[in-house]
Amino acid sequence: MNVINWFPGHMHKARKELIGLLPEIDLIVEVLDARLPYSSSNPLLAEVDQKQERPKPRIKLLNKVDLADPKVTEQWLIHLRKVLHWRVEPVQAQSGLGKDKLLKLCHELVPERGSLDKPLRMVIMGIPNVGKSTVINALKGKAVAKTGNEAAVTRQQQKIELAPGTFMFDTPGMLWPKLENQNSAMRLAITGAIKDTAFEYEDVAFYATEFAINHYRQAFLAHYGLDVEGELDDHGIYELIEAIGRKRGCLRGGGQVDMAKVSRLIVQEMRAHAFGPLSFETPRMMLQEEEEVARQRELKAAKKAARKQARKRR
Ligand SMILES: Nc1nc2c(ncn2[C@@H]2O[C@H](COP(=O)(O)OP(=O)(O)OP(=O)(O)O)[C@@H](O)[C@H]2O)c(=O)[nH]1
Ligand SMILES: [Mg+2]
Repeated sequence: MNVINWFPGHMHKARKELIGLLPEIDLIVEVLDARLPYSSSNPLLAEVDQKQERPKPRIKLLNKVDLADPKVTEQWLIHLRKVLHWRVEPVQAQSGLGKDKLLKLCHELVPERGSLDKPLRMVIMGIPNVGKSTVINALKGKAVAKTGNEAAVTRQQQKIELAPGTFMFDTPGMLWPKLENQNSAMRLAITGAIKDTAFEYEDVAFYATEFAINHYRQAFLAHYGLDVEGELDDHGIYELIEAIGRKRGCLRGGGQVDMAKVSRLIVQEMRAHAFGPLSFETPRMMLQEEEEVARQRELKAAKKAARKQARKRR
Protein backbone atom coordinates (compact mmCIF):
# COMPACT_ATOMS: atom_id res chain seq x y z
CA MET A 1 0.00 0.00 0.00
CA ASN A 2 1.33 3.47 -0.87
CA VAL A 3 1.99 5.89 1.99
CA ILE A 4 -0.32 8.94 1.90
CA ASN A 5 0.94 12.44 2.71
CA TRP A 6 -0.31 15.82 1.49
CA PHE A 7 1.34 19.06 2.54
CA PRO A 8 1.44 21.36 -0.50
CA GLY A 9 3.22 24.74 -0.46
CA HIS A 10 0.08 26.77 0.24
CA MET A 11 -0.36 24.94 3.59
CA HIS A 12 3.21 25.75 4.62
CA LYS A 13 2.47 29.38 3.80
CA ALA A 14 -0.88 29.23 5.63
CA ARG A 15 0.84 27.91 8.75
CA LYS A 16 3.31 30.81 8.74
CA GLU A 17 0.50 33.31 8.22
CA LEU A 18 -1.46 31.78 11.09
CA ILE A 19 1.53 32.16 13.42
CA GLY A 20 1.71 35.82 12.34
CA LEU A 21 -2.00 36.35 12.98
CA LEU A 22 -2.37 34.67 16.39
CA PRO A 23 -0.98 37.51 18.56
CA GLU A 24 -3.99 39.63 17.46
CA ILE A 25 -6.51 36.86 18.15
CA ASP A 26 -8.70 36.51 21.26
CA LEU A 27 -10.37 33.16 20.57
CA ILE A 28 -9.64 30.11 18.41
CA VAL A 29 -12.45 28.05 16.90
CA GLU A 30 -11.11 24.69 15.75
CA VAL A 31 -13.36 22.62 13.50
CA LEU A 32 -13.10 18.83 13.63
CA ASP A 33 -14.93 16.23 11.56
CA ALA A 34 -17.45 14.47 13.84
CA ARG A 35 -16.76 11.19 12.00
CA LEU A 36 -13.06 11.35 12.89
CA PRO A 37 -12.39 13.70 15.81
CA TYR A 38 -8.97 12.15 16.43
CA SER A 39 -7.68 12.01 12.85
CA SER A 40 -8.98 15.50 12.07
CA SER A 41 -7.10 17.06 15.02
CA ASN A 42 -4.13 18.84 13.51
CA PRO A 43 -0.97 18.59 15.66
CA LEU A 44 0.45 21.64 13.86
CA LEU A 45 -2.38 23.75 15.21
CA ALA A 46 -1.62 22.67 18.78
CA GLU A 47 2.06 23.42 18.15
CA VAL A 48 1.30 26.84 16.66
CA ASP A 49 -0.85 27.69 19.68
CA GLN A 50 1.86 26.61 22.14
CA LYS A 51 4.19 29.17 20.57
CA GLN A 52 1.99 31.91 22.05
CA GLU A 53 2.81 33.51 25.40
CA ARG A 54 -0.49 32.30 26.85
CA PRO A 55 -2.72 29.59 25.32
CA LYS A 56 -5.75 31.24 23.70
CA PRO A 57 -9.31 30.41 24.74
CA ARG A 58 -10.51 27.76 22.34
CA ILE A 59 -13.76 26.11 21.23
CA LYS A 60 -13.79 22.90 19.23
CA LEU A 61 -16.68 22.16 16.93
CA LEU A 62 -17.49 18.60 15.90
CA ASN A 63 -18.98 19.45 12.51
CA LYS A 64 -20.98 17.27 10.10
CA VAL A 65 -22.71 15.44 12.97
CA ASP A 66 -25.45 14.57 10.48
CA LEU A 67 -22.97 12.24 8.74
CA ALA A 68 -21.64 10.61 11.94
CA ASP A 69 -22.91 7.62 13.90
CA PRO A 70 -24.83 9.23 16.83
CA LYS A 71 -23.79 6.51 19.32
CA VAL A 72 -20.11 7.07 18.54
CA THR A 73 -20.51 10.86 18.66
CA GLU A 74 -21.91 10.43 22.18
CA GLN A 75 -18.78 8.44 23.17
CA TRP A 76 -16.56 11.17 21.74
CA LEU A 77 -18.39 13.96 23.55
CA ILE A 78 -17.96 12.15 26.87
CA HIS A 79 -14.28 11.49 26.18
CA LEU A 80 -13.43 14.97 24.91
CA ARG A 81 -15.34 16.80 27.63
CA LYS A 82 -14.73 14.61 30.66
CA VAL A 83 -11.27 13.18 29.95
CA LEU A 84 -9.59 15.92 27.88
CA HIS A 85 -11.68 18.79 29.34
CA TRP A 86 -12.23 20.36 25.95
CA ARG A 87 -15.00 22.87 25.32
CA VAL A 88 -16.60 21.05 22.43
CA GLU A 89 -19.91 21.48 20.61
CA PRO A 90 -21.47 19.07 18.09
CA VAL A 91 -22.75 21.08 15.09
CA GLN A 92 -24.16 20.80 11.61
CA ALA A 93 -22.90 23.94 9.93
CA GLN A 94 -24.74 23.30 6.70
CA SER A 95 -28.11 23.55 8.44
CA GLY A 96 -27.72 26.70 10.44
CA LEU A 97 -25.39 25.64 13.25
CA GLY A 98 -27.24 27.00 16.28
CA LYS A 99 -25.63 30.33 15.49
CA ASP A 100 -26.92 32.39 18.43
CA LYS A 101 -25.87 29.83 21.05
CA LEU A 102 -22.38 29.58 19.55
CA LEU A 103 -21.83 33.33 19.30
CA LYS A 104 -23.04 33.72 22.89
CA LEU A 105 -20.50 31.12 24.01
CA CYS A 106 -17.69 32.91 22.13
CA HIS A 107 -18.57 36.21 23.84
CA GLU A 108 -18.77 34.52 27.26
CA LEU A 109 -15.23 33.20 26.85
CA VAL A 110 -13.80 36.66 26.14
CA PRO A 111 -16.18 38.97 28.05
CA GLU A 112 -13.82 41.97 27.95
CA ARG A 113 -14.11 42.17 24.15
CA GLY A 114 -16.97 42.62 21.69
CA SER A 115 -17.42 46.39 21.43
CA LEU A 116 -16.60 48.70 18.51
CA ASP A 117 -13.40 50.00 20.14
CA LYS A 118 -12.41 46.56 21.54
CA PRO A 119 -13.75 44.06 18.99
CA LEU A 120 -13.76 40.31 19.57
CA ARG A 121 -11.23 38.85 17.11
CA MET A 122 -11.59 35.15 16.34
CA VAL A 123 -9.94 32.74 13.93
CA ILE A 124 -11.38 29.52 12.57
CA MET A 125 -9.02 26.71 11.71
CA GLY A 126 -8.97 23.01 10.89
CA ILE A 127 -8.19 20.43 8.23
CA PRO A 128 -9.27 20.95 4.59
CA ASN A 129 -12.95 20.47 3.66
CA VAL A 130 -14.11 20.14 7.28
CA GLY A 131 -16.60 23.02 6.93
CA LYS A 132 -14.76 26.11 8.26
CA SER A 133 -16.12 28.49 5.64
CA THR A 134 -19.60 26.99 6.02
CA VAL A 135 -19.44 27.74 9.77
CA ILE A 136 -18.52 31.36 9.00
CA ASN A 137 -21.40 31.69 6.54
CA ALA A 138 -23.80 30.24 9.12
CA LEU A 139 -22.53 32.68 11.78
CA LYS A 140 -22.87 35.59 9.39
CA GLY A 141 -26.27 34.41 8.12
CA LYS A 142 -25.25 34.76 4.46
CA ALA A 143 -22.66 33.38 2.05
CA VAL A 144 -19.58 35.56 2.50
CA ALA A 145 -16.89 32.85 2.33
CA LYS A 146 -16.44 30.51 -0.62
CA THR A 147 -17.28 26.85 0.15
CA GLY A 148 -17.09 23.66 -1.90
CA ASN A 149 -17.03 19.92 -1.51
CA GLU A 150 -13.31 19.48 -2.17
CA ALA A 151 -10.09 20.10 -0.29
CA ALA A 152 -8.33 23.48 -0.46
CA VAL A 153 -11.21 25.76 -1.54
CA THR A 154 -10.05 28.59 0.76
CA ARG A 155 -6.54 29.59 -0.33
CA GLN A 156 -5.90 32.64 1.83
CA GLN A 157 -6.92 34.29 5.08
CA GLN A 158 -10.08 36.37 4.88
CA LYS A 159 -11.35 38.73 7.61
CA ILE A 160 -15.12 38.69 8.01
CA GLU A 161 -17.21 40.99 10.17
CA LEU A 162 -19.89 38.78 11.73
CA ALA A 163 -21.54 41.69 13.55
CA PRO A 164 -20.35 45.14 14.65
CA GLY A 165 -17.52 44.46 17.11
CA THR A 166 -17.15 40.76 16.18
CA PHE A 167 -14.69 39.49 13.55
CA MET A 168 -13.66 36.06 12.40
CA PHE A 169 -10.75 35.17 10.13
CA ASP A 170 -11.33 32.30 7.70
CA THR A 171 -8.14 30.30 7.00
CA PRO A 172 -7.07 27.69 4.46
CA GLY A 173 -7.43 24.06 5.62
CA MET A 174 -4.18 22.61 6.88
CA LEU A 175 -2.72 19.15 7.21
CA TRP A 176 0.77 18.40 8.51
CA PRO A 177 3.97 17.28 6.78
CA LYS A 178 3.94 13.63 7.86
CA LEU A 179 0.83 11.55 8.47
CA GLU A 180 2.40 9.04 10.85
CA ASN A 181 -0.80 7.10 11.43
CA GLN A 182 -1.81 5.75 8.04
CA ASN A 183 -5.24 4.75 9.41
CA SER A 184 -5.82 8.46 9.89
CA ALA A 185 -4.49 9.18 6.40
CA MET A 186 -7.00 6.70 4.93
CA ARG A 187 -9.88 8.27 6.86
CA LEU A 188 -8.84 11.75 5.75
CA ALA A 189 -8.72 10.53 2.15
CA ILE A 190 -12.15 8.86 2.36
CA THR A 191 -13.79 11.95 3.82
CA GLY A 192 -12.27 14.35 1.27
CA ALA A 193 -9.64 16.18 3.37
CA ILE A 194 -6.86 15.04 1.03
CA LYS A 195 -6.78 15.93 -2.66
CA ASP A 196 -7.27 12.83 -4.76
CA THR A 197 -4.04 13.37 -6.68
CA ALA A 198 -2.21 12.44 -3.42
CA PHE A 199 -3.59 8.90 -3.10
CA GLU A 200 -4.56 5.79 -5.05
CA TYR A 201 -8.31 5.18 -5.08
CA GLU A 202 -7.70 1.42 -5.09
CA ASP A 203 -5.84 1.55 -1.74
CA VAL A 204 -8.42 3.81 -0.14
CA ALA A 205 -11.39 1.78 -1.46
CA PHE A 206 -9.84 -1.38 -0.02
CA TYR A 207 -9.53 0.29 3.39
CA ALA A 208 -13.08 1.72 3.11
CA THR A 209 -14.59 -1.65 2.17
CA GLU A 210 -12.77 -3.52 4.93
CA PHE A 211 -13.84 -0.87 7.42
CA ALA A 212 -17.48 -0.98 6.26
CA ILE A 213 -17.60 -4.78 6.40
CA ASN A 214 -16.23 -4.81 9.94
CA HIS A 215 -18.31 -1.94 11.34
CA TYR A 216 -21.35 -1.23 9.14
CA ARG A 217 -21.76 -4.51 7.24
CA GLN A 218 -25.53 -4.57 6.88
CA ALA A 219 -25.91 -1.01 5.60
CA PHE A 220 -22.97 -1.41 3.19
CA LEU A 221 -24.11 -4.73 1.70
CA ALA A 222 -27.76 -3.63 1.53
CA HIS A 223 -26.71 -0.54 -0.46
CA TYR A 224 -25.04 -2.72 -3.11
CA GLY A 225 -27.67 -5.50 -2.94
CA LEU A 226 -25.07 -8.10 -1.95
CA ASP A 227 -24.96 -10.79 0.69
CA VAL A 228 -21.69 -11.99 2.20
CA GLU A 229 -21.29 -14.28 5.20
CA GLY A 230 -18.49 -14.62 7.75
CA GLU A 231 -15.07 -12.99 8.15
CA LEU A 232 -13.38 -11.68 5.02
CA ASP A 233 -9.60 -11.86 4.51
CA ASP A 234 -7.78 -9.61 2.00
CA HIS A 235 -8.73 -11.92 -0.85
CA GLY A 236 -12.38 -11.79 0.27
CA ILE A 237 -12.33 -7.98 0.32
CA TYR A 238 -10.97 -7.87 -3.26
CA GLU A 239 -13.67 -10.32 -4.34
CA LEU A 240 -16.32 -8.14 -2.71
CA ILE A 241 -15.00 -5.05 -4.52
CA GLU A 242 -15.13 -6.99 -7.79
CA ALA A 243 -18.72 -8.06 -7.04
CA ILE A 244 -19.65 -4.40 -6.47
CA GLY A 245 -17.93 -3.55 -9.78
CA ARG A 246 -20.01 -6.16 -11.64
CA LYS A 247 -23.25 -4.98 -9.95
CA ARG A 248 -22.54 -1.37 -10.89
CA GLY A 249 -21.30 -2.07 -14.42
CA CYS A 250 -17.73 -0.92 -13.78
CA LEU A 251 -16.35 -3.16 -16.51
CA ARG A 252 -13.61 -3.04 -19.13
CA GLY A 253 -13.49 -4.80 -22.49
CA GLY A 254 -13.80 -8.58 -22.07
CA GLY A 255 -16.11 -8.18 -19.04
CA GLN A 256 -13.22 -7.66 -16.58
CA VAL A 257 -13.96 -5.46 -13.56
CA ASP A 258 -12.39 -2.01 -13.85
CA MET A 259 -10.85 -1.80 -10.36
CA ALA A 260 -9.93 1.89 -10.68
CA LYS A 261 -13.51 2.80 -11.58
CA VAL A 262 -15.24 0.72 -8.89
CA SER A 263 -12.73 1.95 -6.28
CA ARG A 264 -13.54 5.58 -7.07
CA LEU A 265 -17.26 4.77 -6.90
CA ILE A 266 -17.01 3.15 -3.44
CA VAL A 267 -15.00 6.04 -1.96
CA GLN A 268 -17.27 8.68 -3.48
CA GLU A 269 -20.42 6.92 -2.27
CA MET A 270 -19.02 6.53 1.24
CA ARG A 271 -18.10 10.23 1.20
CA ALA A 272 -21.61 11.11 -0.01
CA HIS A 273 -23.27 9.32 2.89
CA ALA A 274 -24.72 6.51 0.78
CA PHE A 275 -24.58 3.90 3.55
CA GLY A 276 -26.12 6.12 6.22
CA PRO A 277 -24.35 7.72 9.18
CA LEU A 278 -20.96 6.29 10.07
CA SER A 279 -18.01 7.13 12.28
CA PHE A 280 -14.52 6.00 11.42
CA GLU A 281 -12.98 5.92 14.89
CA THR A 282 -13.84 5.65 18.58
CA PRO A 283 -11.90 6.92 21.63
CA ARG A 284 -10.79 3.34 22.25
CA MET A 285 -9.40 2.97 18.71
CA MET A 286 -7.59 6.28 19.17
CA LEU A 287 -5.80 5.06 22.31
CA GLN A 288 -4.76 1.81 20.60
CA GLU A 289 -3.52 3.60 17.50
CA GLU A 290 -1.63 6.20 19.51
CA GLU A 291 0.21 3.39 21.31
CA GLU A 292 1.07 1.78 17.98
CA VAL A 293 2.35 5.10 16.55
CA ALA A 294 4.54 5.61 19.65
CA ARG A 295 5.89 2.05 19.29
CA GLN A 296 6.72 2.62 15.60
CA ARG A 297 8.42 5.90 16.46
CA GLU A 298 10.60 4.20 19.10
CA LEU A 299 11.45 1.40 16.70
CA LYS A 300 12.52 3.91 14.04
CA ALA A 301 14.62 5.88 16.54
CA ALA A 302 16.34 2.67 17.74
CA LYS A 303 17.12 1.66 14.13
CA LYS A 304 18.52 5.12 13.39
CA ALA A 305 20.72 5.00 16.52
CA ALA A 306 21.99 1.52 15.57
CA ARG A 307 22.91 2.72 12.06
CA LYS A 308 24.76 5.69 13.55
CA GLN A 309 26.72 3.40 15.89
CA ALA A 310 27.59 1.08 13.00
CA ARG A 311 28.88 4.04 10.94
CA LYS A 312 31.04 5.19 13.87
CA ARG A 313 32.57 1.72 14.25
CA ARG A 314 33.51 1.61 10.55
N1 LIG B 1 -23.27 17.00 5.50
C1 LIG B 1 -22.69 18.13 5.90
N2 LIG B 1 -21.90 18.80 5.03
C2 LIG B 1 -21.30 19.93 5.46
C3 LIG B 1 -21.50 20.45 6.77
N3 LIG B 1 -20.77 21.58 6.89
C4 LIG B 1 -20.15 21.78 5.71
N4 LIG B 1 -20.47 20.79 4.83
C5 LIG B 1 -20.01 20.63 3.45
O1 LIG B 1 -18.62 20.35 3.48
C6 LIG B 1 -17.98 20.87 2.31
C7 LIG B 1 -16.78 21.69 2.68
O2 LIG B 1 -17.18 22.88 3.30
P1 LIG B 1 -16.26 24.19 3.37
O3 LIG B 1 -16.94 25.13 4.31
O4 LIG B 1 -15.88 24.67 2.02
O5 LIG B 1 -14.97 23.55 4.09
P2 LIG B 1 -13.61 24.30 4.49
O6 LIG B 1 -13.19 23.71 5.79
O7 LIG B 1 -13.77 25.77 4.45
O8 LIG B 1 -12.64 23.77 3.34
P3 LIG B 1 -11.23 24.39 2.79
O9 LIG B 1 -11.46 25.86 2.55
O10 LIG B 1 -11.02 23.63 1.52
O11 LIG B 1 -10.21 24.09 3.82
C8 LIG B 1 -19.06 21.66 1.56
O12 LIG B 1 -19.58 20.85 0.52
C9 LIG B 1 -20.12 21.91 2.63
O13 LIG B 1 -21.43 22.05 2.09
C10 LIG B 1 -22.37 19.73 7.66
O14 LIG B 1 -22.59 20.07 8.81
N5 LIG B 1 -22.91 18.56 7.17
MG1 LIG C 1 -12.81 27.18 3.33
